[in-house]
Amino acid sequence: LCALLPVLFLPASPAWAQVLLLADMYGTIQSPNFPESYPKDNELQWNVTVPSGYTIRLYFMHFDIEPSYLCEYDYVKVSCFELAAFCGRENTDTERVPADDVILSPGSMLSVAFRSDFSNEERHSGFEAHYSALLRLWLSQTDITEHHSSVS
Ligand SMILES: [Ca+2]
Repeated sequence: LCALLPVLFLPASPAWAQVLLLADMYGTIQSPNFPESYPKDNELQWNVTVPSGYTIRLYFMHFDIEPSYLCEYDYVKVSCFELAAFCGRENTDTERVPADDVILSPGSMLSVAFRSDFSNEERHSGFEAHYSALLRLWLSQTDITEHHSSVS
């Protein structure tokens, strides 16, 4: 899915949202306070940029975001999933979690956005994701197709 979509950063975040720029070849992205419960009323966005010719491989080691219908309250969004937000602890009919999906950026940029609304009814530990830059030449079409089917 990701590989077919154009490179997009997420729509402009609200002015109060904190945007973190990551330019290392690999790194970790965590919800605030991880692994303690994340705060309410929080908006954070990570914009990852790697050198051109590289693609970004992102996967989640841990995921626990308060579930809500269609993830409208708390969510994690990855820029290449234009329509999908992740939330909850497991996939349901209306919500999805990244689980073991490996997300590959279509280009050399990728955004991850986290939002929590004004309340958390239970403690949720948030998420931890790792990313690394992969030289695009190393990816065979098979890799892309496999990753592809794993995320669609
Ligand atoms: Ca919440």
